[in-house]
Amino acid sequence: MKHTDETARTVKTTCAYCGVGCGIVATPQADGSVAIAGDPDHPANFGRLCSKGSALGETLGLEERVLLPVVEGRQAGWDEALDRVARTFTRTIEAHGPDSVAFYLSGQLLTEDYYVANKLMKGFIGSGNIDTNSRLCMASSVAGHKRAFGADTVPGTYADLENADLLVLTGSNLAWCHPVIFQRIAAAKAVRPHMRIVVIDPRRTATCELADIHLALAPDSDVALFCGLLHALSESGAIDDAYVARHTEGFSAALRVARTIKVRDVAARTGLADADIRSFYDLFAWTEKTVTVYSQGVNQSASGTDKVNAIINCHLATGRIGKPGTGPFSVTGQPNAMGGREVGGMANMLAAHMAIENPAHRETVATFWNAPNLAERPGLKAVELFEAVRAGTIKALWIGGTNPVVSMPDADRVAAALRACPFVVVSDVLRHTDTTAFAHVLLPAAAWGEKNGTVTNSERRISRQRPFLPLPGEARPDWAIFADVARRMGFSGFGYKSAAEVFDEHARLSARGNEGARDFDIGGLAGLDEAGYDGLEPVQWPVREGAGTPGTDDKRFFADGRFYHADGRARFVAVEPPQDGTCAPFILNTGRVRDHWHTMTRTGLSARLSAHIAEPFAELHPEDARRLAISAADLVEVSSPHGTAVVRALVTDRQRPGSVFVPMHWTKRYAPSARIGAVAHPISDPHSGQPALKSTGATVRRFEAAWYGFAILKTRPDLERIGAGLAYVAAARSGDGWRLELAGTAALKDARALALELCAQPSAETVAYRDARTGAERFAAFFEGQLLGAVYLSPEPVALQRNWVVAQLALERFGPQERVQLLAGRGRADRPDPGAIVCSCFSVGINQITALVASGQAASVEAVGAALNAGTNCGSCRSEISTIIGRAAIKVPA
Ligand SMILES: Nc1nc2c(c(=O)[nH]1)N[C@H]1C(S)=C(S)[C@@H](COP(=O)(O)OP(=O)(O)OC[C@H]3O[C@@H](n4cnc5c(=O)[nH]c(N)nc54)[C@H](O)[C@@H]3O)O[C@H]1N2
Ligand SMILES: Nc1nc2c(c(=O)[nH]1)N[C@H]1C(S)=C(S)[C@@H](COP(=O)(O)OP(=O)(O)OC[C@H]3O[C@@H](n4cnc5c(=O)[nH]c(N)nc54)[C@H](O)[C@@H]3O)O[C@H]1N2
Ligand code: SF4
Ligand SMILES: [Mo]
Repeated sequence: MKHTDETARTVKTTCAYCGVGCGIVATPQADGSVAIAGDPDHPANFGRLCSKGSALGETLGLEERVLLPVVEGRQAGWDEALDRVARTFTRTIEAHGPDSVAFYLSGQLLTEDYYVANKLMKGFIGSGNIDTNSRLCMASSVAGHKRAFGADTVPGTYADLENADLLVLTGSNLAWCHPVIFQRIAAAKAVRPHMRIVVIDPRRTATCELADIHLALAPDSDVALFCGLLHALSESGAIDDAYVARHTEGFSAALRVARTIKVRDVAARTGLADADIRSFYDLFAWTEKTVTVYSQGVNQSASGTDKVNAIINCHLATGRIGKPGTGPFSVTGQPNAMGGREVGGMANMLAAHMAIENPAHRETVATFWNAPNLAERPGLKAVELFEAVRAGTIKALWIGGTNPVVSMPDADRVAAALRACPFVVVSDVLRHTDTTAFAHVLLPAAAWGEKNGTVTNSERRISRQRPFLPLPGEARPDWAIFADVARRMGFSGFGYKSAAEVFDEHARLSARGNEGARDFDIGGLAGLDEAGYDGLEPVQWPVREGAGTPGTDDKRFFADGRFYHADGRARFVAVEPPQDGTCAPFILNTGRVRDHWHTMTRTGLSARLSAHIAEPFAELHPEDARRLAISAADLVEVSSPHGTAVVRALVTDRQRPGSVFVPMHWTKRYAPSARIGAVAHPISDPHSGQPALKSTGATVRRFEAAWYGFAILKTRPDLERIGAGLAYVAAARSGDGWRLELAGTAALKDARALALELCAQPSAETVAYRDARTGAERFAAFFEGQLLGAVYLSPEPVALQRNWVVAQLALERFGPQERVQLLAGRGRADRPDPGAIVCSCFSVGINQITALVASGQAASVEAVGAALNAGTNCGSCRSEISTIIGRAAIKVPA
């Protein structure tokens, strides 16, 4: 099939979410919906999609979009908005110099968007003050790659993960965060059962379902573990001396430091048993084909760059890099984290993998851009950048494609900085986010499905994002917005007519003065006309000019043992384990859940995705919970010197004692008390500037609520209004309305008034029930016979068949019997509660799977799939189903 098929109106594009970069086939339907399927021809996914990718069609509605520019809170035309931006930036620069302005962008912008913004800031405004959320994400990997290889190169390919005999997954919850890679690995392991998988993560995550060994190490003890590994490799004679001698520098210094670390020191620091450490070290020593995959458990750390180099050291020492089935592999998070690095979107980069500190590189770029004013030094990194905004040295800030009031550490301080900033521009696709609330000018950007350009995935594969929907309202592509402002600021070189023209310039720059000196080279893609660009097939870089047909084979770097340091050799880095950090009672770890993406601006729109985990939580070990008198459904308060969050307790032995995990996703829009970024400290890695978002010293205590509540509502509740008086409220979309969890600290004076306020209909007819013994009160509200909502309030956490209650939103008519049942909060015995949703594709709940397994009718993931369909579409829930089978099977009498 071609990338567009006019008759079926089918368009081939790339997923909006993670760095796996799956190909998607999108087909707009007659009823206005869009059918989404995996692209069978795309080499990232070969037709597979995960739960988030499959649900993209549910996130394309226009209700929450911003469709016209907004200036000071009122709708405006583009001319007014862009003039205002251009004028204010120009005046600020005239008065205070180029470093008084900044851009804060995102790995979710397309390469073309990113390229134009970077050119404007670094080439024409003349400041390095352009940083991005990649600082929170990939900066330590970039810094580690540069130290080791002399360039920011990810050497391997996805096929290497499938072909490895040992796969080490460290700081990476692949099952939830890169589900299609995880599925590819699971399939490879099924075919080659001798393949071994080691998961290194303080938590027992869904990824551990595939693990032969899980090392639940103490937070931030990775450097000790991998230094110990280097030592063990040398003891066991597993070092490839010839490779080390021919292709590297610095081995003896690195080994000298590693030698000071014995297995018992590793055990003391990591909290792991000697035997487990030895098993891992032996496996690594004797398995030639080894790949080490890592992501945020490695990068988001005060020792993140050292963690990266401790890992790479072990691969260089064994010569396991540049060969099939080997290598260190940093998986990228965002759809275009790699593209952002290619255009040099971060404050300490230039463009096309050139270095801002390198005069020859500056000369190349300045000449190519005809740039009068090229920045001569790096700008401020994210944490410093917002600090400069707060201090008033940065006076005009443009935020695009990111939601820093949620996703930055010390996030309340970021909010304060934006409040104090004289001029804040935000380009976003939504009207209301925690960040757009601070915008003096809000610019409506084109969204996924409307925009046109390229993204690069974790294995350096460039794929097209193609539009299949018209631009709504006055939304415009981000590159066009930046180019228009540049022109209005009086700069030349921004007359692009299409994304293809931008891409062509980017491709030409990558080849300029390169001749193999730089890894990033896509000169072979220069000169594409509109049709050629439109038809561009997924292709891995490098694509050097004249190097033959692009994209026909898997490309691996360093096969010849040549690296990008001037002498062509890779560097060992003599890393030392960090000093023990905090003395706080808990280490706060933050990260992701399977079915939400970042600040929920898209996944929060999908009822299916919101059903998997419907409220924010803190994962606590049972011993800690007992000590703090916290029981399962309680609320807990997680605090640091920076801020406080209130979330639900999730007591589980998957967690280590002394650690608490809270997801990063919930915002003011969905659960105002649960913005965990406000609790996270802004401490950063000294080399990369990446914040240590996985290890904030914190305290945890039971949150004393006077009452708890659960509600189902037909219409979206106004959390800004209702939430103000409540200690806790979390809202999630359901198929036919909304579900809400609530709690308050002050005794409820008028429960009925609250119920009516939630239903937003003061003249509703209510039926009520009060349990005098427990003090529980329940209300159902109707208007003209239609259900508006039901509200359940109680001095204790509300126990109900929640999913059954939520399903009642779909009922058309409520007779007396249905009303009674609704108030009782449970269905008839023949309609059991499915329980929390595990399979979002077919809405299959945990109770259904448990009952099936307990009845002896299914004992495998396949059998559960055959009986209930669960796990048979996208497969993202297969590891959870397997865990449920394990747990349920224990209860089955022998
Ligand atoms: N569902 C979903 N998928 C996503 C995203 C999403 O928002 N939702 N976001 C995408 C993005 S941008 C990114 S960057 C990736 C992130 O993908 P991952 O890095 O896989 O995700 P995280 O949950 O942030 O963290 C991974 C793991 O690191 C562990 N960890 C914490 N501290 C340590 C430590 O000291 N050492 C080790 N070894 N491990 C530790 C955590 O317990 C966690 O399980 O996911 C991408 N995919
Ligand atoms: N506590 C904690 N915090 C973290 C992390 C963590 O693990 N823990 N992880 C960090 C990491 S790795 C990352 S990547 C960040 C992600 O954090 P963010 O980048 O803040 O998260 P998103 O929700 O993806 O924000 C994207 C924004 O861009 C908008 N948008 C979507 N499409 C477009 C478009 O085409 N153009 C424009 N202009 N806007 C668009 C969306 O509406 C949304 O407001 O979070 C970081 N923060
Ligand atoms: S794994 Fe899922 S979220 Fe990631 S690109 Fe593929 S479909 Fe999208
Ligand atoms: Mo990320």
